[in-house]
Amino acid sequence: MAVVGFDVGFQNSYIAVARGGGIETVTNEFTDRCTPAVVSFGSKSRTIGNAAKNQLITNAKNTVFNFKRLHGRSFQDPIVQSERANLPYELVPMQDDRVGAKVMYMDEEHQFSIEQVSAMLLTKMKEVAEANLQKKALDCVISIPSFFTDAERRSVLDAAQIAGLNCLRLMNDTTAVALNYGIYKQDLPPPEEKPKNVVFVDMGHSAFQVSVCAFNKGKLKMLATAFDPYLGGRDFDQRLVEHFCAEFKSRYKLDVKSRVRALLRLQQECEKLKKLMSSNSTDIPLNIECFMDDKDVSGKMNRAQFEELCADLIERVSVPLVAVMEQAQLQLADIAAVEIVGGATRIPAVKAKIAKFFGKEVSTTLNADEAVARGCALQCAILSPAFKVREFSITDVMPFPVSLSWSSEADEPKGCHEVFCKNHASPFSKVITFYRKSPFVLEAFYSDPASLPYPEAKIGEFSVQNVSPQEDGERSKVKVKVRVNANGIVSVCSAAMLHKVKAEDHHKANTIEDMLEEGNSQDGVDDLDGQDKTHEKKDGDTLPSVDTENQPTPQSPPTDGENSHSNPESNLELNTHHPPDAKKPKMKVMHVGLPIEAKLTHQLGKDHLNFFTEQEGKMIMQDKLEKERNNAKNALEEYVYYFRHKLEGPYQMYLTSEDQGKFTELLTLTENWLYDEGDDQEKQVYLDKLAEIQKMGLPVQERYQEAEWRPKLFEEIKSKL
Ligand code: ATP
Ligand code: K
Ligand code: MG
Repeated sequence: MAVVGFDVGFQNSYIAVARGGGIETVTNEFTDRCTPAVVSFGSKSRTIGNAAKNQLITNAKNTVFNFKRLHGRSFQDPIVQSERANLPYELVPMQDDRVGAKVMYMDEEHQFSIEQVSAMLLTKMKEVAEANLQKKALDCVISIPSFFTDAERRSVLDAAQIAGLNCLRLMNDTTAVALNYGIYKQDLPPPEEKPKNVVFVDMGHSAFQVSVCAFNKGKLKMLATAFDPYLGGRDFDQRLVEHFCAEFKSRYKLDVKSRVRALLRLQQECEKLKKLMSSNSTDIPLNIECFMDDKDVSGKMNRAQFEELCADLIERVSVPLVAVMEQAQLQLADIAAVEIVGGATRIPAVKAKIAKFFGKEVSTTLNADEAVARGCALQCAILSPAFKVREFSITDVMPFPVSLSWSSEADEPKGCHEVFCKNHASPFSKVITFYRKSPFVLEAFYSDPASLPYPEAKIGEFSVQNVSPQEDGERSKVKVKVRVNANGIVSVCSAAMLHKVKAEDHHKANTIEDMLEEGNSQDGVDDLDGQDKTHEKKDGDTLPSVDTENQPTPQSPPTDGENSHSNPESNLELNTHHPPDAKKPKMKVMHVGLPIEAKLTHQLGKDHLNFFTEQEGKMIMQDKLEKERNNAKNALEEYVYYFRHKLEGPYQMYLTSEDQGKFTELLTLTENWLYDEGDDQEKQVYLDKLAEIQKMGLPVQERYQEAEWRPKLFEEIKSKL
């Protein structure tokens, strides 16, 4: 079984695999470790990665890039709209107000959802992994920014599924980096000692993330994460673009922004300039030939000017740094090291800002480009039964607080409770008890919309079904399990109704814990309950566990927490999930598992998912056919050129002049045909043509070879005599 980690970057993607007892970042067909996150559509096939990047300018309308941040968002989303204004290809609303890219593909107009586009990139990355491992890559771990919301995470998982991947886990970028850092460290303090706190900083092309992580031997625990989802390398590029647009307007009277290609070229040149300025503080020239209206343009800049131009961006670097330290409640002296990764941390002013804040040199122990992918591959190896990896436990944090609200029975007001605070440990489960006579609906939502890089705070609705009153007409006790799973995705994952039963029915009764354990298995990635338990006591907002099974029925039953505004504790029982207590007297309740119907924000329906998966399969097939067709054409071309030269030279004496005339004519005809109608034919046509020429060519080749070998053979025989 292959073990693969994918860092799907906004600009650059990396693939790491486990092989020969180690983790390796692998190269693609261009022997490049970086696969650009670009998908280009042509009239015969798609191109993905490096080759697609080369089409950014020549095939601008049909080349999709900068799409990662469109995951899980609606077309109307202000972020989508602002991205849209800067993209040369067209974004369109798709079913259920999702985002799609409109392109010409196979000479027809196509709309591909963001999940599909993302799946295309993953398909490419999968192929690269498979080419390196020489086996099928199914299981993988995929990185995402720590600030991705539920909808964004689910959207990435859907993309993985469309690409035929089995994503064992989504992993936050900085957590992947932390794993890659910690698992090799031999000098981590033992579990009972004070942990080693390390800050991980990742500034990529689109975003800035910071996390504080506590390491002990064999484990890492994220303490806090902070971010600026809209600060990355591209914002620095954009400053340069704006600068030169203004300069070229006044110097050359050129309106760069009116021309897509010119603007794209300028963007590329500005990025190059930015990178050069990282290693050089003197003036750096910017020259673009035939830029617009046949005019060449030139400019220059140095690092000091650049830093002035980007002063406010550099200022913004410290905001998440302050925030993360505040949230982790640590002093600067508590930080052992600050590790930086991500391409944009190479900007000297960014690096300096981070170093200044922490009052120490930043460390670059890890490969800035590959650390995320390698961390993902490590996580995949840990999860894979095929690999033996040193025990290493990982506890992540929630990027945003999550609350649950519920509908009420009769005339009571709506209830609401924060289930997971910001930086709450993840994965984690909590059990909430309700007293109900009928089905009810729980709504999960992000309770601090202001902190959300996303306009939609709602995560989804979960209706708890089949709830009925007790035999005596009283409300039934309903236990609901709310979970954030290892992918950081929140759900109401199971529910059970407790019915009091007579003693003789006792054999039917199970413990509630058993029930919830079972319910757990519905949740694909819920294998970490043991971990949940260890957090039970530390969890600050957990209310005292109530001995639920043995509570006498209250005289006046609590009303579901609806009237709980003054004192939510009185009727809302929040327990972390804990093992059954052996000393407890046997309970006389029967549990009934309740179905839950989930309606999730921006969730791709099963039908769409299946359709997209099927489409991806067809496109993969089409790409393969097109590749084979091209190979057949190239083989024919090569054979023609090969014989042309040989016929005039060494092969000349191995056929009659009449045959040579015929053969030369056939070659000329074929060559002309290739330039003309033969330019675009089915694979079989090329194969047939090749066979036809070979019929004439092979006997000549054979005669030639025989003549070459004959003297050698003769020599050999002679030497043996
Ligand atoms: P994200 O993490 O936002 O999804 P990503 O993972 O694709 O994006 P990275 O590959 O980490 O991003 O970084 C790419 C960014 O780093 C680009 O903006 C690139 O210009 C910038 N970059 C790379 N090398 C340098 C350098 N030497 N100096 C300055 N910037 C650099
Ligand atoms: K990257
Ligand atoms: Mg990145």
